Amino acid sequence: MPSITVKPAESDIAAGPIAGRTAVEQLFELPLNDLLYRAHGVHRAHFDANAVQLSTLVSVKTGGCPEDCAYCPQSSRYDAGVPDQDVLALDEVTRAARAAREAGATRFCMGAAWRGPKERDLEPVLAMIREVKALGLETCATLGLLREGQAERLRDAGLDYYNHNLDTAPEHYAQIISTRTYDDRLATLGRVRAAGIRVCCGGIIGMGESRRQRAGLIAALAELEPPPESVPINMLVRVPGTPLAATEPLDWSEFVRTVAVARITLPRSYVRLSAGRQEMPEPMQALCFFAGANSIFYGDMLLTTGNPEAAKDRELLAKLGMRSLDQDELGPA
Ligand code: SAM
Ligand code: DTB
Ligand code: SF4
Repeated sequence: MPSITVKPAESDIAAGPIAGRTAVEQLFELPLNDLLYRAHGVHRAHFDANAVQLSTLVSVKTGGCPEDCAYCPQSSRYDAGVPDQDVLALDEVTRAARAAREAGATRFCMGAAWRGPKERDLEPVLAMIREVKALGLETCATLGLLREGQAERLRDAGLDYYNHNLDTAPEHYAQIISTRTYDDRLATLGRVRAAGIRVCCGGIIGMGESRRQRAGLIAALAELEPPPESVPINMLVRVPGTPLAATEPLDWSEFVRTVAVARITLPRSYVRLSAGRQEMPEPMQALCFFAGANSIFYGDMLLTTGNPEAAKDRELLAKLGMRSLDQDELGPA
């Protein structure tokens, strides 16, 4: 084990944010208990450690995507058995949003399998955003790369968050996606920021990357200026038919470490325990909450793959003495 002196959580907080990739790499090397202790201290300094934000996802346009993201069952280049589906009707989306609100979600996230929205694609999504907003939910969309002017139109329709992930470390990226660059992603994130929409940006863990590359992803997220308000940490869902289907599963401890490092490095952001929860035993999820995760996807489905049933999640939160955050407790991180 490396001989790193562990400071009490309080002096960590006083020491301010972790800067630079080397510092992030060093956090990964800490003994797990030391890392968890630090992360939990940072978490408590900025958030209610027993509260979690609930977002419900719906796929408003599924499958048939021209991009080649190696993890994704919705790419038309792979045969993952996901049937292509046209844009959902407005009333279907409204119905799903109302059900999500009734089940206790505070944010409703609409995902589309596009490289990015064409002009004719945007209008139906703007209508969905208006309807979901009118229900009193926070709105989020993940539609791919945005062109000049599109972020402003999304904002004017009432979009609170835009999700666009960096996905992995810059130097690992080319092994995962060839049809869009890291810089394309940064440009979209810049457009979202400039329009005054809050940023939801994270990545996927367990895609065969090294620990250094996991640190590289977290450092890249922390270098966004300002940092994203919401940071989804997805565990790769290994979908048969995708190029990453046979990837060696990542040990649970490494995933928990990544959540803890994200919490320390992005102290004021909501860190979302995202895809992959269906395969995570409850004690592992509990450790992720201790490490600083304070947001989850809530509802039986992610986009095309499963998520724990809502009732099961309510049971888990009750077991842990945790509660879901109300709408009026949210607001900018
Ligand atoms: N098509 C848009 C885009 O890629 O920007 C939006 C939807 S896309 C499905 C949103 C994110 O879901 C991806 O950036 C990726 O991080 C995550 N994702 C997709 N497939 C996944 C998988 N099998 N396991 C974990 N995360 C996944
Ligand atoms: C994010 O980071 N994770 C969500 C959301 N943003 C859109 C998507 C996870 C997708 C998992 C695979 C699927 O269900 O298709
Ligand atoms: Fe398309 Fe998004 Fe899937 Fe990539 S992640 S293949 S852009 S739906």
